[in-house]
Amino acid sequence: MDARFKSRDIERRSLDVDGLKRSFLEWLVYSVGKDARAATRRDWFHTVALAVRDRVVDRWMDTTRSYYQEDAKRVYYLSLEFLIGRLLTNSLSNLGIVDECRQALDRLGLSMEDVVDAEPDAALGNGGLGRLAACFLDSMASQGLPGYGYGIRYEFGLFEQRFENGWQVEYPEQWLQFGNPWEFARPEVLYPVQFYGRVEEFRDSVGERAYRWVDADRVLAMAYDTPVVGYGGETINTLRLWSARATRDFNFGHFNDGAYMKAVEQKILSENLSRVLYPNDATETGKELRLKQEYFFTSASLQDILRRYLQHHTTFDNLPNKAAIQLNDTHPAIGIAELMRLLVDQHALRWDNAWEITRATFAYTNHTLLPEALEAWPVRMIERVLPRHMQIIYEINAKFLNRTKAKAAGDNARLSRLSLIDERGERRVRMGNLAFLGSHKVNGVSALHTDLMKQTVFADFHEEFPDRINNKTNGITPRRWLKQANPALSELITTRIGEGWISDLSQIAALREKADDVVFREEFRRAKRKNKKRLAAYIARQTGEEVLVDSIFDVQVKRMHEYKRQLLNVLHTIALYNEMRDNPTVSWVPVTKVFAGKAAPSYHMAKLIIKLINDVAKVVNHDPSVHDNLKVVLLPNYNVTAAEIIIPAADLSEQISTAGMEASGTGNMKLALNGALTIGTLDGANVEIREHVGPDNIFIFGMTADEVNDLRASGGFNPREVIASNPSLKRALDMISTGAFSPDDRNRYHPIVQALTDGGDHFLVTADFADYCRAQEAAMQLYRDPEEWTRKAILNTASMGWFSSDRTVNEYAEEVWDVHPVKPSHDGEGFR
Ligand code: GL9
Repeated sequence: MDARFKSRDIERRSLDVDGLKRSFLEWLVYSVGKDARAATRRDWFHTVALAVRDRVVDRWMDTTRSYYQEDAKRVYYLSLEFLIGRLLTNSLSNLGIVDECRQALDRLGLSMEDVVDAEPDAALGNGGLGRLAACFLDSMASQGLPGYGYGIRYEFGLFEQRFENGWQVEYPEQWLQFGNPWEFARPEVLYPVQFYGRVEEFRDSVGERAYRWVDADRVLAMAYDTPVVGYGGETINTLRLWSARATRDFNFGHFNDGAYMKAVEQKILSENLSRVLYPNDATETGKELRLKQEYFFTSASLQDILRRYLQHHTTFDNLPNKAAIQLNDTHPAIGIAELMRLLVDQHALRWDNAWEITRATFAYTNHTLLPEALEAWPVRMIERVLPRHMQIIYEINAKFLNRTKAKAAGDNARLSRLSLIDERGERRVRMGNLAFLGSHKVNGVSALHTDLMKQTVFADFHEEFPDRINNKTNGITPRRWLKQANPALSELITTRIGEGWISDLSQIAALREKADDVVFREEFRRAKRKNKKRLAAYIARQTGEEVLVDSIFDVQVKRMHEYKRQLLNVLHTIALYNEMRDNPTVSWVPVTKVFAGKAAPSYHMAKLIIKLINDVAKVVNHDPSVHDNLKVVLLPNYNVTAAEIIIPAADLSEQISTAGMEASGTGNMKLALNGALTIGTLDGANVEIREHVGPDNIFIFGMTADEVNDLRASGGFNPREVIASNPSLKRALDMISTGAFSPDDRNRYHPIVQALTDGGDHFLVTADFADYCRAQEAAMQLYRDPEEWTRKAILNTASMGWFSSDRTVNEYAEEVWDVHPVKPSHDGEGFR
């Protein structure tokens, strides 16, 4: 071998500062094609990413080979969303070479922060559901579980949010514009996916009735693989994302006829499938393109899974022992009909056998009870787009309904609720029912949410299959959300209890006793203060607003949604503003209200709430009579990268959804882990957070889910009465409705005021207002006592061990997937 190649080969693996530096220079010149003097920050980011990628490739191949050699059972996480964010710090940190990289860059006269900041944020998701998928990938790899992520390689991620005149304006998020150094294109991993056409019936070789799907349009799904680096770098798993490619036969006909434009048009139309992520926040889009996206990635993934399985097996009987497929919400639920089609139509299995295999292979996670989020595709649309699947769904339904107890009892109402087809109005396929029926396990994402699933959406199914529903409370990865995002606190923790917590977060409980240690409290506060300074600088850069580092950083960061009740927080802000103006001589605890979050582009009320927050900020922040005791900021373009700056700096975590509506929440966990105290309702995982941190270390307020349910059922709730009896609420609402915050358009907020009054206040903002203010007051009083506040903050951090996504993923692995860790053999020399 050429000596030069050999030396590069070793260089690719070396993890010391010199080796890193040499390989940066090498990559810059030979792959990025730049001279060090001409290189931009982006060039350096690409250089460093490519050099880091080199250091995972051997181990990635070892991991894949080990899975193959052991014929290990794999878990396939099918998700339309993976909100992974930036990967550079993540990869360096999981490889354990952050400092080495920093020093190598330093020797080149570069700052690590600048290089890290040049990476675009991969926002292939909307919010909690997509971020959970990303945390699960990290946890699976970090624990050596053979886990694959399957999704779509969207060309445009979630829109970039800017504020223009206080209004949200959406811009395309072009994360791939300058290339993506983490991914490997696999042009040879290509599967056909069909749409439209018709179904032909025929007799198979043994004279049985059989079906084939003909005259369909074809699109190709091409794979792009991203290595998922587990903590410690032992296991490197794969995230495989599909990109749509036009088939050549699709275009040839047109080209031959001389219709070049038409041929190109077809190509563009086919490739639109992976163009853009739908900016849905738990709302149904009745869009054919969305259905096609769901089928596109699901079909490609299943074909890939079966191909992999068939490398070792000749029959399908063992599929459930070798593959667990997790449906992340109903988005990939069409996969149940697709696996039936592949097994029955393409591999000639008998229906009952195929159904048994399918059910044993799939499991389904439900992520929300919001009725508008329950996917229900018009039968007419599925008939047209996926004609064979519609037949299969009818067949599944007929066989199921024939067997149910309801049938025997003649309970038609129950039968129609259990049906896969909603016959009220336009006939629709209930994807939740399909997912439930086609899975051996169905789970909710917090204890409360799972209970409510049993009582509401899936009550009939739960009665029919009492062992199927189970709970898997969400979790978050401590690597990204504490170690990487909060170096100040993680270093402090590690000096006191060692670094075991990084891979076993339950060990963080050892910090509990440190809550009574005055020196530790001082150091904990110092770490928080450092993070608050960093956020204050970020706020100044992003909004031009100066905030007091010693004020309470009161943080509400999440998608904008009425049920999450940013409005409740705004109303409290206005009430506090009024109190401060009324009582200028009181020594107020300074408060900084930090908001961030995107609204779905078609969700007008959520966009109006954004404008209101910006309008309130404008008035409050420039009113000298509050003496800087109150500041309101709405940070633009909330994403994973922004979260990593905001969350470590929070003092107070706002988790104030109407009880019963937030399935779990995961931001609540990230904030508490970083030492914020929660102010929240007994909703989603807040209930379990209270159990872990203890009722004295959390500010709980408001109605319970049962009370909300009863109040709504009674129909007797009258927001007007509540408003009339609460002067501070009345005053705040009057200010909004008379244009105190919108002198340029006094009626601007009429829809908001209307929703909270004559509209009936569906989200019970007014009902919870008084108790929310009481809890806020308690928080402000506590903040006056820094020792007591810090003690509780430490207890929060120390009590969050259970909320690691490692724990969640282990529960899935044992109770749903039956998959086990595999130790890859890295039989080369040293770190390969
Ligand atoms: C969500 C729930 O609303 C959250 O409460 C939950 O924590 C996450 C993850 O289980 O799932 N369901 C859902 O549709 N979204 C969630 O965040 N929405 C988005 O992801 C935008």
